Amino acid sequence: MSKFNSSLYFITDSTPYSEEEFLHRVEEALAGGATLLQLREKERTTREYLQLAARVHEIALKYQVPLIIDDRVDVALAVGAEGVHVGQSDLPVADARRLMGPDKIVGATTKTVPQALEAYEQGADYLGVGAIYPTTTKVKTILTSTDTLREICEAVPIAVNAIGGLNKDNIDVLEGIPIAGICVVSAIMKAADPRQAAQQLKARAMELKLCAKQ
Ligand code: TZP
Ligand code: MG
Repeated sequence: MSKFNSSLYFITDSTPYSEEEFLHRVEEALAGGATLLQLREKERTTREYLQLAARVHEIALKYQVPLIIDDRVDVALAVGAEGVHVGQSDLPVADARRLMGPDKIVGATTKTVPQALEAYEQGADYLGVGAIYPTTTKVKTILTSTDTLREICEAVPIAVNAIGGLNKDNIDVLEGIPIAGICVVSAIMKAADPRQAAQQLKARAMELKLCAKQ
């Protein structure tokens, strides 16, 4: 039994919203069925990140959805979040794992099979792989082919999530690839109705069985 379910992994971007609007959208996403939540803040001070994380964590606890903090092990530990996500320029997975302890969730961004194997060997619980499609979310990334995504899924025994430009109308490209789920920012964050967007994404992902590796 895995310690989390990444079938619909919602990653936040608070930049265009007031704090109240942002928190409302996060709550709506969870009410709509997001199974895992990542707070991803690039512009805030440490103190601001921590304060926002505490408010988001309250919501996540209410819906019993694990909260993952992007980039920052210190913020994750300080707020008592369920996990942390590190990229190739952040703390190495081995350090994140040592600092977080064996029971917390540690995720990593990987774009190649060697990176995936390294992250797995260092103790990652899941991998984010992409961008599958071009994205409008602020991120330094390159496109990853679905062939590479499949190779990564076959190379490691842990959960692999696809990310990047995914929405309910284009995730069919992932059908048959043994991913654990999808990660989305804009498809929920920028939706007119985030709850409905989450519901529709989840329904489509389930229809396509995009959670083979749960
Ligand atoms: N890593 C690769 S693509 C991406 C990240 C964080 C952003 C995905 O955002 P969106 O809006 O779902 O394309
Ligand atoms: Mg990062």
